[in-house]
Amino acid sequence: MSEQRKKWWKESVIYQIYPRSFMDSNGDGIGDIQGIISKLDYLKDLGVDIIWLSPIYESPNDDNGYDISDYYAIHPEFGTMADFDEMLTGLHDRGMKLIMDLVVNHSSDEHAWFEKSRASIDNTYRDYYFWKKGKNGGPPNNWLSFFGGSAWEYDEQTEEYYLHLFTKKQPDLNWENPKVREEVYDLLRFWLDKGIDGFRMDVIPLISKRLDFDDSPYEALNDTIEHVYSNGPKVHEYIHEMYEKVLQHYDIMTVGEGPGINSTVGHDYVGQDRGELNMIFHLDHMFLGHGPKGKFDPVPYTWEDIKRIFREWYDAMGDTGWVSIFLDNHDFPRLVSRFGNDNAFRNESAKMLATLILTLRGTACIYQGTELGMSNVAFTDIEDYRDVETHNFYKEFTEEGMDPSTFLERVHEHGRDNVRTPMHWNSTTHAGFTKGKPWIKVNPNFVDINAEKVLNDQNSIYYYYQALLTFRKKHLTLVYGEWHELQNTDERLFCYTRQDKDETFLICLNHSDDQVPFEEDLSQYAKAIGNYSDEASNYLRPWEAIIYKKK
Ligand code: ISL
Ligand code: CA
Repeated sequence: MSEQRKKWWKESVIYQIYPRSFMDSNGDGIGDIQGIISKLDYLKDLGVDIIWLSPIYESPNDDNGYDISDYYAIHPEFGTMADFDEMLTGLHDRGMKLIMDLVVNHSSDEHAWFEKSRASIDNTYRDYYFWKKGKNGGPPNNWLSFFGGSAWEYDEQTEEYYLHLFTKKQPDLNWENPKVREEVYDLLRFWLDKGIDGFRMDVIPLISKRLDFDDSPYEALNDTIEHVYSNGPKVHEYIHEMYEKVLQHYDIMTVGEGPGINSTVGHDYVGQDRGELNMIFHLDHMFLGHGPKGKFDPVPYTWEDIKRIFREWYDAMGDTGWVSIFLDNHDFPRLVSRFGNDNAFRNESAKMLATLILTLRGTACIYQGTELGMSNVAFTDIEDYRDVETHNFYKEFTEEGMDPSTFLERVHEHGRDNVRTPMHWNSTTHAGFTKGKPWIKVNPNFVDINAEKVLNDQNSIYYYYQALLTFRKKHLTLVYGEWHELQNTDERLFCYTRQDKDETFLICLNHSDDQVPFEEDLSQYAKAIGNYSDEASNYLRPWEAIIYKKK
């Protein structure tokens, strides 16, 4: 095997900010750019390198900014372009970088392009989107939206349907049209020329459609996503063109978000000589447990599935591809609630999962509040939820006869608002997030779990992250080194080495509530970091994580 090429974006750690919920500076209950600016030192002290901002562009907020009506404007609720420039300078002054969310599979239906497109059949913007005649009195095919219902919306004005793989306020852009692609390249240049450091590209494998628009033959939404919506015939041509025309001219990083990208096709997006993307957020482990009708139709899975997915992806990337490693983001539950134990072992399991994220091969990505050990929320009234996905499926499932309280239990487990409640800064009203009324209720456990508290506790999850981030920077073997899994350990353990010509590390993780036997010969190793202060021999305690360094 050859060695991984050295790149700054491989050595960096990303921190995702969901601006609406991070920090409100002016008391309107909505997080904003000045709020972020007030926390730049907090982020610097934590030790992260790159901030990924979820969308802050002009938007009617049907999907909280993932429906953009003006790609060149900051939404006034977040601030002004001057605020943006101040934030960017503030980050750069502190040695941090900024990547923006690029949402160009679709726009808002309130974007000027779509308003013109829908106005008549023969206008120049018609082909910016997908318009089709209906079939047998219904939509053109059986495609379903990610957020429930048909992916087609009938428009009376011109008596045709338009395609929207997400909500009906998110019409899909037609990348077949070279004018659309040029519009996208222009807006990329606009932000890159401002000095930003890259993009996270929303649902990028969906941009090339299968133009026959045949019915999906699949029962399960995930299969349709993978084989019908994603990885379309021209996806690589388009991404490569974007790279040639724009991306390659800047020293930036790109990460593609990839529903439907599996480990078989993953390398095609990120292979180092392909001229496409630097890395992907694949969602294989995030979609675990999603049944035929998606996340609110859950099926069981085990840690063996999680480990298998990490194994497959490591092998698939080899030394010429790269992924990001993450266990939560703004679309999925809190990692400690989903993969750890947010009750009896919240502290231990949050630290164990931190160790996992920061020792696998890939660019680690941490979601806001994860460094505090924030956990899922369980509102008992559907009206307390804000997410369009939750509301659409609530309607769909209850109309099909499901008991509302059963649906709510599923939301408690899988809903996106689990991670969208405000950040907990301290134990004052609304967790110090706002002086007004927050746009979504605060998780009531903020009194116990908040930034002020973890900053005053040397044993906190926050300081554990800080220590790991510092350690990783010193030991690039944890970034570039080969990964080998230990065989024949107890199934409740995940143990592996990272090694290169300079150093060898052994990482042992217990992903259970049990004390688990572990009888490796450790005579050549010394413990470097762990989530229990003392050392036990021949077993790992519940959710114990240890990084050993070879002497
Ligand atoms: O959370 C999901 C639905 O259950 C995912 O399938 C998610 O919709 C998918 O990963 C795409 O997500 C991205 O695009 C969406 C937006 O709502 C998400 O917030 C974004 O991350 C549409 O832009
Ligand atoms: Ca505000």
